[in-house]
Amino acid sequence: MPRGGPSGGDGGDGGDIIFEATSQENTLLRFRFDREFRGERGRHGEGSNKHGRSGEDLVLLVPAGTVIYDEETGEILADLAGSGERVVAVRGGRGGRGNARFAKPWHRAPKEFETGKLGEERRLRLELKLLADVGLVGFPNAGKSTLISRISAARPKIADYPFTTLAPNLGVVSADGTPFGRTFVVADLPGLIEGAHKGAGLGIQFLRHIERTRLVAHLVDVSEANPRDPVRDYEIIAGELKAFSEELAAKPVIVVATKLDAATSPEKCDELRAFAAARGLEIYAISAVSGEGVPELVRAMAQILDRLPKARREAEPERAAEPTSPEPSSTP
Ligand SMILES: Nc1nc2c(ncn2[C@@H]2O[C@H](COP(=O)(O)OP(=O)(O)OP(=O)(O)O)[C@@H](O)[C@H]2O)c(=O)[nH]1
Ligand SMILES: [Mg+2]
Repeated sequence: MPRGGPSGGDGGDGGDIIFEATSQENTLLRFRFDREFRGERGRHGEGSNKHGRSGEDLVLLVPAGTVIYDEETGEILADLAGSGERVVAVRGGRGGRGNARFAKPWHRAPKEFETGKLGEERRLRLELKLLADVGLVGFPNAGKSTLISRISAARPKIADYPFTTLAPNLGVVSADGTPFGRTFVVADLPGLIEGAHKGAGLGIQFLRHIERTRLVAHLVDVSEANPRDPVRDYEIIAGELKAFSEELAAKPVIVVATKLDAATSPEKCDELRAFAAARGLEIYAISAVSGEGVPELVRAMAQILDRLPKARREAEPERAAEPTSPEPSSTP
């Protein structure tokens, strides 16, 4: 504005895109349909020193347990484990500076201005880690799917060939057998075999789902139908878990001897019991077909879960408060 002095206001900032974990959401389904999101754009600055309004941030709600990856680099941007955790995933642009900023006593009618910065654009991948309390692991055919179908309303495919289960199934289990009491969630996982951590069989891609379970139930077939040695079975799978991650290997575990009804001699089961006792592991023997031992197993799972810390779904406030270590000063 000649004579009146410079009065071009700054442009507004563009809105950021923020992901926030919430217990209100259970799936990532909405992101299957809606795939492109934009933060609100900032408004232009105007004359009379009017600054443009900044765009609103866009907050996308995701279930607790969502991991956000940068699709291009594969890098983990955020691991939103607990409700309330948030991350600014994509930054909005920065508003430019109007000419009013460039006024100096000796330069009263500046025509200069500074253009804003473009906002970021990113391709992200969202992955939801299952938040089951108990993960069922074991060789193919150990009876994992049969057990979950016995103790919950889950109805996975069951068959006498290996790798019947191709993706994890979740089932809600009632701790005391009534629909009124406490419940917990069990995950039935695809079978594992020796070398799984190097990609054999279905590999161990599914094990990342049980990294957050609180308890691992390791099923071992002690019937004559299993040509292998139960103790070896246990050690092989335990070795695969360890090769996948130390964290997984360190999880509380109970041993479940399965198919008791089809075990004509008690030897295999007894060997497994002795092995578990020597290692200080709790062991339960069941038949998912006849139901023998199943209520005891469910009760034991519930009791162990009671003693263990709660799932990370219920946020960990101390994580947010974690102090960042001070940067060592580099200036002398
Ligand atoms: N007799 C007997 N057979 C069982 C029992 N539990 C499971 N089976 C049988 O064992 C076979 C395998 O059972 P699944 O439950 O599909 O085994 P899984 O561990 O889920 O197998 P994958 O999904 O391949 O890893 C099926 O033919 C079942 O009927 C049991 O308690 N007793
Ligand atoms: Mg199965």
